[in-house]
Order: sequence, then C-alpha cells, then structure tokens
Amino acid sequence: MEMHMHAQILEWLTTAGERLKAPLRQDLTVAEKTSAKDLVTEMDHQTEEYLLGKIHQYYPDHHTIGEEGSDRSKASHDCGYLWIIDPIDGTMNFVKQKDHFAIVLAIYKDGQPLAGYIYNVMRDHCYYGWVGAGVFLNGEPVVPLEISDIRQGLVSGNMDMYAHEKYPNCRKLLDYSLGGRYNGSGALSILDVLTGRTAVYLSLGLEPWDLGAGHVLAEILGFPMTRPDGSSVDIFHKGPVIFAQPAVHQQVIEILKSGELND
Ligand code: 2AM
Ligand code: CA
Repeated sequence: MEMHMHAQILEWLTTAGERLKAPLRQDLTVAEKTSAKDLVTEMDHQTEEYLLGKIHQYYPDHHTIGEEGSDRSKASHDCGYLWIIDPIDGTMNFVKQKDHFAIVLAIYKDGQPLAGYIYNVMRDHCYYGWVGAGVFLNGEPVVPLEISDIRQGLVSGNMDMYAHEKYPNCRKLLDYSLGGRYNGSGALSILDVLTGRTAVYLSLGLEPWDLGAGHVLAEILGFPMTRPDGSSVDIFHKGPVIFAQPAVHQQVIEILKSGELND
C-alpha cells in the first residue's frame, strides 16, 4: 500500500465531500444528460475537475478517465497507472434525496486492480482497499458477513429491471431470495454485497466508473464479478454484471440461465 498516495486520496475525497455537502442546502443547477432520468449537476463537473486536477498535478504521467466528459480513448489495459473517477455515483439521489450517493475512485496498474475508494459522503463512510493490504471502512478492517444461500439473502439492482424483467429470469432472483433492495447507486449497491447486507447485485449496463472501485474491492475480498453467463468482465465494455457473495454466485448464474435452482 502506497501510504503517501493513500493519504492524498483521503484528503482529496474529504475536501470533495465537503464541497458536495454545502450546495445541498440550496437549489442545484441540474442539466439532463441523455434523458430526464439521466441527470448531471454542476457539482458532478466541479468534483470531477477537482479530482482530475489533483491527480494530474501530482501524477502527471498517470492516465485518467472520468464519467463527465473525459477522453476514454487513452485508457487501455496496458497504459500504466489508470485512475477512474465517478464524481457522484447516484446523481438522482444527490438531487432528489440529498443522500445515498458516493464519490468513487479506482486505480488500475497495467490493467490489474490496485486500489478502490467508495466514499458515502453523507454518512462519512469511506470504504477503501489496496491489493495486498485489505479492505477498510474509515480505517477499520472490513469483515464481510457471509451469505451461503440466495434463499437467505436479499438481491439488489434496478427496480425497473426487475419489474419489467429486462434480463431473462431476473425476477426469479426475487422469488428465490428474501426480497429486493434498490438504492440508486451502483457503487453503494456493490458495497452492500461485499459487506453482506445483500447477497447479489445485478446490473445491465455498468460503465468503468460505475464498477471499477467495486471490482477492485471485490478482488481483494475474493468476491466474484462476472457476466450473467459466468464469463469474465472487461470493465471497458458496458454490459450486464453480477456481483455476488461467493457461495451465492453460481446459484445466481443457474437461476438466470434456467429460471430454477436445483439443489
Ligand atoms: P450515476 O448516478 O453516476 O449516473 C442507478 O441505478 C445507478 O446506475 C447509478 O450508479 C447510476 O450512476 C448508474 N447509471 C445511471 N445512468 C446510467 C447509464 N446510462 N449507464 C450506466 N450506469 C448508469
Ligand atoms: Ca456519476
């Protein structure tokens, strides 16, 4: 674990978080990105500019991509250090709930996961991990609760996806489980799986900034991340992804494939 870099990142996240809290007391300027349901605020842009500015200042030879408008073409698996930023994951929550959003940062080195940060700003919960060091919540080691069967756990994702069965058999996951939980932030949903608050997170279209940090933390904790057919995920290709508790992962693949769970 590179302590100097880690200390810098914590400082930047804390500053960015304070800047996000301040305007929640006022009206936000909200722009539509691709539709009314896909929002971006001035704070998304300001936060991304702040974080990318710090990274470029201190690590000028590192590559970066951010959700809000950076050039993705330079990012590849063999580009050395790659930082991936989502300045606000859960922008709809930021605007409508003023809660349940996160600043998300991942670092890959030559395509391999290195570090991940998911900062739940309003709770002041910073989950982070470095390969070789473990996963921590505000400095304390994270010990995930284990779920050994989907029938003893909750599933998460996007409510619309389950309601309209946008992926074959996804509603069966709800039937087999104890129920669904939908929180509107991909990164916070992945954290719920990694800590054992839910057993599964299924999403149909995750971008590198949605899943990068979660992927790093999952790798460190030994949690699988795959496509619904069990194949591996290239984080640069948007597509369906399963994060699941290790003992539940094959059950999810089986249910999505056949609609049934055979013991
Ligand atoms: P965002 O708030 O950073 O846009 C909500 O279900 C989750 O999906 C959030 O993590 C949200 O991230 C993400 N999301 C929203 N629109 C998306 C899109 N068009 N592609 C991928 N992820 C999206
Ligand atoms: Ca975002």
